[in-house]
This record gives sequence, structure tokens and C-alpha cells, in this order.
Amino acid sequence: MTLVLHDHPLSSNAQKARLMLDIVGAEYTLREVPFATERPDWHLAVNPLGGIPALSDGGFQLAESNTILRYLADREGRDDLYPRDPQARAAIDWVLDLWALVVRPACFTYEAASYGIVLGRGMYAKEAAPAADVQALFDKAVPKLNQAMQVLDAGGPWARQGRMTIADIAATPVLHRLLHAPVDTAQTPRLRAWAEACVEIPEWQALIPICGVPRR
Ligand SMILES: N[C@@H](CCC(=O)N[C@@H](CS)C(=O)NCC(=O)O)C(=O)O
Repeated sequence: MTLVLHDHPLSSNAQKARLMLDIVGAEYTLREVPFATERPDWHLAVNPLGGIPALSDGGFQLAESNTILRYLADREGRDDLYPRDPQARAAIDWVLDLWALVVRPACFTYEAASYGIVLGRGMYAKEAAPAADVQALFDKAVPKLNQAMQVLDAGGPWARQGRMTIADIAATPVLHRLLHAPVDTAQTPRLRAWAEACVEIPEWQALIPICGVPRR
């Protein structure tokens, strides 16, 4: 059964779903959801909130990018990406929740300034802010980012398990944006080491041409 991903190439949440599909080698087709207009009925029928991405698997439909990553790992039997052992799995879930609830919101201020993001309209919907303003917003986020990074494993770049998991896949598109933003990542060494490993994932390297970064 071919999967259908409701996608927009500049949506970081869609990018992580697409990265996951490529890593597990699933067959899928893309259906592009327009960013700037009201979301079409065919998309709202899957995700009433309108957020991108959403996934159809035959008659089964779901949204929320982290949910999609968990589902695909289980569907494809990829215990290496999302372990079955309760404690190993919970450690990955911790990073996924930390990412969605703490790190991503902390990154969003400088990211929106750097890439002209307007909620509901996406990247490049407004002019990028001057580099000094982006750096000032990053400076404010640094303490929270460094606190959050203490949850990741020490001694290696990956979030947990000493190897790539869905915790890393979830973070990759925004970590790529971080590395191309005009900010001093020396202030967040663990975050930078994580980002540098994630962007080297071969399937991500293949997606870079569509991800909209860099463009400043
Ligand atoms: N929590 C959702 C967020 C989905 C979301 O907000 N996606 C963005 C694109 S990255 C979007 O559609 N933004 C515009 C909107 O919600 O109108 C997820 O992780 O899938």
C-alpha cells in the first residue's frame, strides 16, 4: 500500500516525516498542501487543525509529525530507530517531547527572524531580520537550549542510544536551519554537535535542495 504524505517542501514538520519515509525506504507519494491559503478540504478531512504534515495509509489517517515518526518506525519494524524496550523507548519519547515542548519553541524566535517565518504562511513570508537581531534572539534562547541539551547522551553526537533514532530525525530539519542561521553556535556546543551529525544523514543530504535553506 503506497503511503500519501500531505506535505509542503518548506514545512519543517513535513520535512521530518519525509526524511523518515526515506530512511525506512517506504514507498510514498506527496500531496502538496498550500501554505498561504486556507487549507483545502481534502487536508482538513485528515487533520482538522490544518497543520502540515498528515499521512494516509490506505484508510488509516493521522497527523502530528512525531506521531507519524513513531507510526512509521513501528510499521516498518525499525526497532533500531524506536526501540521496544520500555526504558529505551521512553528515553526517546523524552527527547521528542522535550524537542516539541521546549527546544523548538526556544528556537522559533531566532528562526522566524532569520527565515522570515510567519505562522500560517511559512518561510520567507516576510523579510529576514538583520543578523544582529537574529543573534540577540538566539542569545536569549541559549540558557534554555543548553539546559535542554543535558538530557541528551554525553560522549557522542546522537540524542540517545549512541546511534540515530527518531529523536534525531525529528530534530534534523530545524537543526539544519540552526547551522545556516547567523548565530554563534559556539554558545551551544552540545546542540551544535548534534546538528552537525544530523545534517550528515545521507537521506537528509538528499532532501537539502528542497528544504529552502540556505537562502538569505
Ligand atoms: N504539531 C504539529 C505542527 C504542525 C504545523 O504547525 N505545521 C506547520 C508547518 S511546519 C503548519 O502547518 N503551519 C501553518 C498552520 O498551522 O497554519 C506537527 O508536529 O505536525
